[in-house]
Amino acid sequence: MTYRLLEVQKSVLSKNAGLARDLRQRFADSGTFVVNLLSSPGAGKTTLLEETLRRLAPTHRAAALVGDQATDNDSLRLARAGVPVRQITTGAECRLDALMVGKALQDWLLADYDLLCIENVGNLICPAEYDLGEDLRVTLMSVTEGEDKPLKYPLAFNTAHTVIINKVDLALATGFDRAAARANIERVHPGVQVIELSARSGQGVDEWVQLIEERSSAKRAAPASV
Ligand SMILES: Nc1nc2c(ncn2[C@@H]2O[C@H](COP(=O)(O)OP(=O)(O)OP(=O)(O)O)[C@@H](O)[C@H]2O)c(=O)[nH]1
Ligand SMILES: [Mg+2]
Repeated sequence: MTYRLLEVQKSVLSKNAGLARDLRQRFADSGTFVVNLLSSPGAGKTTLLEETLRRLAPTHRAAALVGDQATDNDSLRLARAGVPVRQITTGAECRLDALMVGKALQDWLLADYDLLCIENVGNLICPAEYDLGEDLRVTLMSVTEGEDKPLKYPLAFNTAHTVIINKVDLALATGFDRAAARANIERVHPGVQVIELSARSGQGVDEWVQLIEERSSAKRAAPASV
């Protein structure tokens, strides 16, 4: 029985890998830089994307996809930045997959966008297994969740290109042990880039926005190959 489940899981993931490859090619052809943001529920994905889009929308052709199990609350929040936003309601599923993203983008002309931000479903386990064809996978943890999250959910941190520690404005109040958190991140993903910020106060957000600006303009300048 366990063997059968593993086989099914393997085939689901290999189908996803194929679809993600197709998406990556589409994003390369259109020069669209794609960010996939992962975190546990409430760590601050939408707040950070609101601030990111608010800062980048005037100079970038940006859009967003939002995965949520039940509501469109987050897509309404992001739409306030004045960029096109599409909601993906995942129902029973605890993550986005490449098929969902492909369907959501079906009638979008990707060449119209330099930047696509994808907010994944709030969950540190399932989303980590699904490639969405993104250029930048970002795993966000916040100072209110405890320093051990990288050790408990290693795949989410191990597969991230960048790790964000959010809500640093609350670090003192929560007794956050910054050194321990950074050591735990380093243990599961040696050398990974870590950005500490507060999506609410804006502290540290410059470094994050600069990273997206640099990476997206490098992609636009690069020839379209995967
Ligand atoms: N103090 C503080 N609060 C924050 C910060 N970032 C987010 N919050 C608050 O944390 C709560 C959850 O933030 P969201 O941005 O909705 O979190 P999320 O990760 O999108 O949540 P889900 O979509 O439900 O997974 C809200 O009350 C935010 O205002 C921050 O940097 N500092
Ligand atoms: Mg959200």
